[in-house]
Order: sequence, then C-alpha cells, then structure tokens
Amino acid sequence: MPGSDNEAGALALFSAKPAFNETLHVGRPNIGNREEFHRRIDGILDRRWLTNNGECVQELEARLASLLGVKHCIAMCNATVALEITIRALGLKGEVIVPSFTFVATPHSLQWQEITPVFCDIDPLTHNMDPLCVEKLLTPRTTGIIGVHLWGRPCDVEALGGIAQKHNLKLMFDAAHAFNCTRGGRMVGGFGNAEVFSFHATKFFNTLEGGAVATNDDDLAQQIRLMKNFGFAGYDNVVYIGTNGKMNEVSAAFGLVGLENLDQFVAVNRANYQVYRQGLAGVPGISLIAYEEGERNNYQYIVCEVDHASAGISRDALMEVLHAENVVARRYFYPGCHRMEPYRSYFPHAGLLLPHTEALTQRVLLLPTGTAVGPGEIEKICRIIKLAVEHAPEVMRKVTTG
Ligand code: T4K
Repeated sequence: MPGSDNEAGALALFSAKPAFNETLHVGRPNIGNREEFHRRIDGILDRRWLTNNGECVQELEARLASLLGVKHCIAMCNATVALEITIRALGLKGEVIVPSFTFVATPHSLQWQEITPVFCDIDPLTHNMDPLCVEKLLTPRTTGIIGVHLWGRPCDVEALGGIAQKHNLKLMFDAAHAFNCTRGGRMVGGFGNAEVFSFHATKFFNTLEGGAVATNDDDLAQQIRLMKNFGFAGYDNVVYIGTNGKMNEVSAAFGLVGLENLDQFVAVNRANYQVYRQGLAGVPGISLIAYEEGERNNYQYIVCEVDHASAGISRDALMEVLHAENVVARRYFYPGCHRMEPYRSYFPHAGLLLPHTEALTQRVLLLPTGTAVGPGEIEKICRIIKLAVEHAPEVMRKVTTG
C-alpha cells in the first residue's frame, strides 16, 4: 500500500515501498478444476492419442458449436493460424479492410499471404471499426472486411453486413476477445461468413494455446478442416493446399475443463469490473469502458481511458506509476498496427486517416483482472490511481525530469 498518508511520497514512483510484493499482470490465465484436468490427461495418455482430431478435440468442438449456436466449430492451434486459414478459405485477396486498433495478428494474418490490410478508423465510443469509414476505403481491389470485436464488445455487424452485401464482399470477424458475448441476444460466432476466437493463455477462457473458427457455412467449414490438416481428405489423399493448424488433445482437455468453470470466470471478471468502477468513480479524467448490461459479456478486459487534460497526468505517466507498484498495466494496442512494421514503412501517412485510432492509442490502459486478482488488490490499485491523479503535477514532473 502506498503508505498511510495521502502524500505523493507514498507512491513507489517516489521511492516508497511498492504496493505489491508479487507482480500483478494483465492476462494471468484462469485455470479450471485441476483434478478434472488430471483425469482427462490420464485418459489421453491411456488412449495414446495425442493430436489429429482426437476425442477431446471432437468433444470440445461439439460443446463449442452448441454454446455458440453455430453449425460448425473447428478447433485450431491458435487464432492467428485460424485467421490465416479462414482468410484463405474465403478466397480473400487484393485489399481487405481492417481496423488498426487491434492486436497485430489481425493485419499480419493478411500480410503474411500478401494481401494488403487497409486500415480503417474506429468509433471513439465503441473502439470498433466505424462502418462509415469502411465505405470510404472501398476500391475495386477490395475483397473483404475483417471486423474485430474489441474488448468483447461486438462490432456493428448489421451495418458491416449491409456494406458487404451491397459490394459483394466477404465479411469475417476477429472475435479473439468476444467468446461468450452476444449482440442483440445472438451469440458472437454466427455473424458474417465466419468468426475466429482465440483461446490463448491470456484469454479468460483458454486452451493454453488455441483458437477456433465458427461458421454456419458447410462448404467453408469443410475447406477449413482440410486446410488445417495439410489438405488430407484421408490416408495418402491430399485434395487441397493446406498447413498445420490442428489443436492437440491436452489443449482441448484444458478447454473442456475450462468450459465447466466458464460461468465462474465470467462472474469473477464481472465482480472485479464492478470493484474497479466503484473505486475509480469520480476520479477526474479516468473512465472505464462500459458494457451493455442487457447483453452477455465476458468482462475479460478492464479498459481504462486516461484523459490527460482532465486527469492532469498522461496515460504513460499513470502506467509508470503503476509499474513502480508492481502492477504491469498494459497499453493495448499501442502504437496502433499502422505504426508497426511493415505497415509503417508501407503506409507512412496512414495516421492521417486514423485520427480516432491515433487519439485512443494515447489514452487506453489495461488493468489486471481475472481469477488471479482479488477485490482487495483492485481497491489498492484504484487508490494508487486516485493518489496519482490527486498529485498529478508532482507525478508529471517526476516522470518527465526523472
Ligand atoms: N486477434 C486479436 C484481437 C488478439 O487480441 C489476439 C491475441 C489475436 C488475434 C491472436 O490470437 P492468438 O494467435 O494469440 O491465439 C497477448 C497474447 O499473446 C495474445 O494472444 C493476445 N491477443 C494479446 C492481446 O495479448 P502479449 O504479447 O501482450 O502477451 P504477454 O505474453 O505479454 O502476456 C501478457 C501477460 O500475461 C504477461 O505479462 C504475463 C501473463 N501471462 C502470460 C502467459 C502467456 C501469464 O501469467 N501466464 C502465461 O502463460 O500478447
């Protein structure tokens, strides 16, 4: 705790003892029932079937398809490969419109196969792709749109669907953040031609590494299944160009156990979010993004926006304050994909068309949550933030002059 007094000197930035002995991270994995996991591992070892469409993968795919309300769910080794395969199976080429305010895997999955990602600006309120901007970026080379349901808040799927239909484009979603979320009461997974989930360790539901493609399109699902298995349609029978996108049995087992604990993970995330909301209420210049309470959300990200003018401190200064206290807050997704290689070399002036993205990458800071963080720790984090804002001039002086 930053001392008993309310002075700036109580902050570790000014050499006080850090509030936490053990580092708090954004993205500590949630772990389901260990005994159940061990039981499933024994089953895998007994069967000696470790990968290649094993029993656990099949069970996981069936459970996911039923939860998401889709015809097909194909488990994958990670979301990046799942994106690459889906893009290829949909026949995307030329240019594809994507947001820049996303994890770099989204544009990389295009560029990796020499398709040009065309960066689109976002709506500053939802942080999601702005359909009006999408329309302005269409060219004769455009073949598709990839929306990203950032922080689990679904994109404007209706408007994007309308644009795709009007211009005969494919529409897919990077739903890496949006597992177990709804829009208009419909589960994310069934929108567009296909949706891709990430089950990386840092996601609230994880399979160590992993991902999945959800679709209602029978032919697409069939193609994706072939592509993720080298194009094999049976022993010695390759009918398609493919790669290796398979999920292994241990990952699937971990996921099956996690599914049993899914509601508990969401409940913890939601409770943590409420504690943050209360703890930060009324702190000038500090706000948390809101979630539609009428929809299903996973609350896996605590997304804080720092308004430098009202808070008196910058996002980066607040990050330094927190890091000094052993709270590794993260600047997702700074500095924006258009400012990362190779995109910044290819499109050095992309930022001119992305004013909201540019502004938001300076404001957003993610805070720790999940089952590894308790309400007491969150209250402490909120008190640190409050103290930093109360002493904004001293903090800014310290951060800028050292
Ligand atoms: N699309 C979007 C919109 C995405 O956000 C992502 C991934 C993808 C696509 C691609 O999905 P995958 O191909 O990964 O399935 C992390 C994750 O690596 C990445 O999966 C995730 N998004 C992104 C938002 O965050 P980093 O580089 O920030 O993670 P890293 O390794 O720093 O981990 C964060 C913190 O979590 C660490 O400081 C410590 C903690 N941690 C991490 C791991 C892996 C643990 O405590 N235990 C662990 O096992 O990218």
